[in-house]
Amino acid sequence: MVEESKVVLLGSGFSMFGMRAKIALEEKGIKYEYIEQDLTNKSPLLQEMNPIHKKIPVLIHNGRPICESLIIVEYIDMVWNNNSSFLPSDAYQRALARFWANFVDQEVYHVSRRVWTSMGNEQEVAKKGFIESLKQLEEVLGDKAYFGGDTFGFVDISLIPFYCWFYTYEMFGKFKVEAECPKLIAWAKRCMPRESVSKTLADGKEVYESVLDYKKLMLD
Ligand SMILES: N[C@@H](CCC(=O)N[C@@H](CS)C(=O)NCC(=O)O)C(=O)O
Repeated sequence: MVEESKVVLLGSGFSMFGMRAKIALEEKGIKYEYIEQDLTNKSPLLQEMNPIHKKIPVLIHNGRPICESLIIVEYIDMVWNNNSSFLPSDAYQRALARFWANFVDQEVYHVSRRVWTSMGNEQEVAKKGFIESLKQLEEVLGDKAYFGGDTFGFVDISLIPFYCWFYTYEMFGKFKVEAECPKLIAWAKRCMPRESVSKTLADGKEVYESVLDYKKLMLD
């Protein structure tokens, strides 16, 4: 019985990738054990469960590891398929959902990271790229409630953890996402009341404080 199986999640701090796995587990109502990982001193468990990348998140289901956040979300969707699915049943819509979730990883993540890790011209370029990638997503969202339509799904899960990082990007980049992408912020505010999301997302100011601490540590 799937319900009785053992589920463990290895995560760390304010990782948006770890948050995806948590939201998916919460959406499906799965009981799981969360084990916080220190990424500056990787545990033997993390090294054993993700020997290739040694990164979080790792979902351990009945002793078997599943790595990479989007793969974890899909795995959860396939194994606990008793209620509504994160991915659409139509093959083309499914392919599109995977494409945009991948876009979040390939475009949004890399460029958003550079907003707080770079300075000067590089930061300006990153800021423009970040806003551009959000505008593209806003266009995909259109007038729908969620990326897949009326129900919260795969692309929503892939993107919503970034929302608690927006304050950090705004503080470093000196801009307001809402002024650039009001529809995307309205979407995020629609996602927030979901228990899976509100329980998982960190406070934006706490994320910012931790980034400041991290940068200070890097300079010392
Ligand atoms: N593509 C991976 C990215 C995971 C990732 O970058 N995890 C970071 C934390 S946010 C990590 O474990 N970093 C440790 C390291 O790079 O050594 C996913 O989607 O799961």
